[in-house]
Amino acid sequence: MRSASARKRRLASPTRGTNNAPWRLETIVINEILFHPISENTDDEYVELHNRSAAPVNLAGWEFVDGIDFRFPISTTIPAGGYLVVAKNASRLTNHYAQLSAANTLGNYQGTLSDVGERIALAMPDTIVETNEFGGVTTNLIHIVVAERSRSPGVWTTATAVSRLTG
Ligand SMILES: [Ca+2]
Repeated sequence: MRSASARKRRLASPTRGTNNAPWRLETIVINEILFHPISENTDDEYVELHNRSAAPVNLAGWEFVDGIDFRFPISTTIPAGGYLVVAKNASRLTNHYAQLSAANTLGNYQGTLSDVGERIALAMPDTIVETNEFGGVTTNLIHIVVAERSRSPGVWTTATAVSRLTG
């Protein structure tokens, strides 16, 4: 699942032949990461996404390309202004938190969230259509990073990971 496309990212505007524009401001952001639960149980870990826009966003074919492994089912939609939790253990979280249900909690992702620093990246599918030297057209599916959070030891402290859910 780790591929070169894990580093592709959209810019705010096309900049062919000139300096790159800033990263495009995407509507889906990684809102919260609980990578080191107070319980010390990795089954309590999760990543929360937030849809900042005024329209629902369908996440069909989206996937995490760094940090954890998870591909969103085709039916996945985050409502306007809504949140979606991707859990290490979804049934465990929905049992623990009254505000979580199958409607806003998915899982289980593969892997665990590092306690000592890593990059977590969410990517959406896109296609690149190219012509080859023989005049043929090729279409390749790629994934473009739309949201990411990185941290390294001492830079992103555990205090920033205090959970909205655990208060
Ligand atoms: Ca962890």
